[in-house]
Amino acid sequence: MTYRFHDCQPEFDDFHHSVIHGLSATPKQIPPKFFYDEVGSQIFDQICAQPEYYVPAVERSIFETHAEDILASLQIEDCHLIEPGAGSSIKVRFLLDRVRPAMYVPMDISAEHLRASAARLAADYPGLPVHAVCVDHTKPYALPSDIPATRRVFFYPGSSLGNFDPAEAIRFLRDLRSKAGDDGRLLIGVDTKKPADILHLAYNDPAGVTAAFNLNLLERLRKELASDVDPDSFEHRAFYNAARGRIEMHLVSREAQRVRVNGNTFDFDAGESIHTENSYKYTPDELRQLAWDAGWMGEKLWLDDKGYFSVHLLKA
Ligand code: AVJ
Repeated sequence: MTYRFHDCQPEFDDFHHSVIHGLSATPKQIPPKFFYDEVGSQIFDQICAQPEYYVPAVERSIFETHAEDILASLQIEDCHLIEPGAGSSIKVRFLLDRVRPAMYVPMDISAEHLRASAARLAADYPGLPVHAVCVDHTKPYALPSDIPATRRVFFYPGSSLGNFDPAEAIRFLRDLRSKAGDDGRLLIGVDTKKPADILHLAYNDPAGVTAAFNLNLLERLRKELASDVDPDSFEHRAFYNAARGRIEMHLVSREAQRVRVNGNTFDFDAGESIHTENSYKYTPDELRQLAWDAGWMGEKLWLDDKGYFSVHLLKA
C-alpha cells in the first residue's frame, strides 16, 4: 500500500478574511467552499443520501448504464487519476472497482476529512498508489512533482463545476487543461437545466439536511471566528434563478440584528441575506461551449433518460 499525504495548507486565514470581506460587501456573501469543514463534509454526504437530491443517484445510474462505453473511451488503465474536491472519494470507487489506474490523487480543502477518506481508500485498494493532496483548488496551485505529468485523467463528478460562475468555470477548466497536458482527459459530471420544481425540491429537502448544511456555516463562525451569531436567527433559503440558470442558496436573517465576528460588527435588516452558494446548471451544448472556450474538445457525452444529468468526456 502506497499512501502519501501532501499538505499544501489551504491558508487558514482565508476563512477569516473571506468572512470579514464577504459580510462587508453588498449583498453579503460567503463562498461555498467554506461549507466543507469536517462536520459540513459529513452533512454533504447526508445530502447525497436524500432522495430529492437526485444528483448522485442519477450520475451513478449514468455510470452504471454506460460503464463499458465510458471505461473504453477513458483508457484509464495505467493513467494517473486526479480528483479535485474528492470529498469522501465515494464516486471514484465506481472506476476503481473496474479498472486499475497507476495512481489515484484525491484533492480536497478539508485536511482531516481527506486524510481519513484517502487512508480508507488506500486500505480498500491495496496496490493502488494514493497521493492525497490537501489544497484549495479554487486558487492557483501546483500539483506535487511526484505526480507524473503524462496520462493524466481528471475526474470532476457531482456537478462541482456548478459552484463557479461561468467566467470562473472557464478559468478553472483552462487550468485543468494546462495541468492535463496534451494526452490528458477530463471526465466531468454536470447538472443540467430542468423544471424548477425539481430543482427547488433538491435544495429544499423535507428532512432539512440542506438547511443544516447551509446553517453549519454559522456554526463555523461561532467555533472558529469567535462569533456570537445565533444560527436560529437565520433561515435557509434556496431557489432557482432561471434568468441566470442557477440555484442560489442564502441564509436569511429572521430579524434586524447586529452580529459580531472577531471584533467586527455587521448589521442585518430583517430579511437581509448572506448569499452562500450558486449552483449553475448547464445544457449539454452550453457545457461543451464552455469547455471549448477553455481548450477542451467534447469527445463523448452520456445522459440519463430524462436528461437530468450529464457526463462529458473531454480531451485535450
Ligand atoms: C457539491 C456544489 C455540486 O451545488 O448541488 C448540494 C452542493 N449544495 N446541496 C450542488 C450542494 C446544496 C452541490 N455541489
